[in-house]
Amino acid sequence: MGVQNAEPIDVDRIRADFPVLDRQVNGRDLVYLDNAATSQTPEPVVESIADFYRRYNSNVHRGLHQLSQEASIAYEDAHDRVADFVGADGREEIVFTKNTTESMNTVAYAWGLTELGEGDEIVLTEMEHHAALVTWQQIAKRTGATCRFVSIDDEGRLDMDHARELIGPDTAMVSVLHVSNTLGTVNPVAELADMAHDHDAYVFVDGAQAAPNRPVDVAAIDADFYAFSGHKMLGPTGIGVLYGKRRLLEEMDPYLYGGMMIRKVTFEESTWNELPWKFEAGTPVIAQGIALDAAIDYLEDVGMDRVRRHEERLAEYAHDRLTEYDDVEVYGPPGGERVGLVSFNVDGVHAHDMSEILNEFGVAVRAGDHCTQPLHEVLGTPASTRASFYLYNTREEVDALVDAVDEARQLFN
Ligand code: C6P
Repeated sequence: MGVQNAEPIDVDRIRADFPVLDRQVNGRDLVYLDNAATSQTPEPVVESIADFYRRYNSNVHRGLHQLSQEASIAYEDAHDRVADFVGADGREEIVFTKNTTESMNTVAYAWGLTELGEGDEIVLTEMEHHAALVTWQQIAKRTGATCRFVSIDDEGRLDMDHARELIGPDTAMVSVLHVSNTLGTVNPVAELADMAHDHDAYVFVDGAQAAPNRPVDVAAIDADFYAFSGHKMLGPTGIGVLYGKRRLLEEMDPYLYGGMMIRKVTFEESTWNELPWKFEAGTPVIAQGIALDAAIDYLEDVGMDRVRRHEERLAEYAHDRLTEYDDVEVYGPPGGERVGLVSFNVDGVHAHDMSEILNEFGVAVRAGDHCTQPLHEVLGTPASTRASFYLYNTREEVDALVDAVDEARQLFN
């Protein structure tokens, strides 16, 4: 866990580590508010990647030569670091993948295909990202299981009465996101895990939008599985994490087969390597894993509680400023309850047009369905514009966003 410090973040100092933030776009200072899609990368993380390739680029677990030993130690240490970061019980519970989506698919294939059958239910929520929704939908089709969806209320919170109704003796898996990438809602994942465990069901928590901005403790949540991506938390692309309880990972068969994940192979049979390598077939994500370690260093130096507070303040401010306009609809819970993002629409302005205009002002946001098409159907709109904040963003950048939104309003109306 990071240093828990209530002091505000020194944003100026932090911004100095992100040269990309000094860029100009369309003659304006870049205002990067697309952090929920991918965060920017600080110099120490870029340096750790460069250092790997400059000094000890090598494959892991294989060679006995010096470079391979150095790479192996750094790669294994990175697993320990991630385990510590999320409160796991050692590196055996931390599998490195490509991203959250691959972590999700690993559980769906390795656990779901063998454990699910006719009559089993997978309980998801209406705000689920396609990474979970589409994956469980396909596994359900192949196994005869059924997907059920916990509904949301008008302010984008989970209807917990509905959750209590749905989670029952037929539930085999509850798959829920920790923080919604569209609404900014923080879900009561520990309570949902309790409900699931009361019925001997398992819990998969999609932490893609939570691990980057708050202290996460998988043991406190009692999650059976927890997944997130490095590229949303100052790390590089191509690195994801799957946490799984050791007992479950031990019981599960691998999802990908090949080199590295085996212990003994004959022409007839193979046995599997120890955890977590059993789930990391082929040459793994070495440079990316080591760089994730550097990203966690950076985040822990700042302190995860401070990152969370900083994001919450910016989101609340953005929410308050945008809702001053009668023709702006902001989706999700009120300011103080949401994590660092706002998805919104302006009457008469399509989200794609909005994002193009914002880009003219140097403001980078995401427009579309944010990989939550069914949720957008519930919200009654095919698309929204989303501004998402991180530790290097400022109130002045929220002002720049709101000013640009106002220009767009005036242009269209
Ligand atoms: N959401 C967004 O702009 P990957 O792409 O595998 O790293 O992460 C998938 C994913 C899973 N769950 C949640 C809650 C997410 O937000 C994401 C990624 C990005 O919102 C890209 S669609």
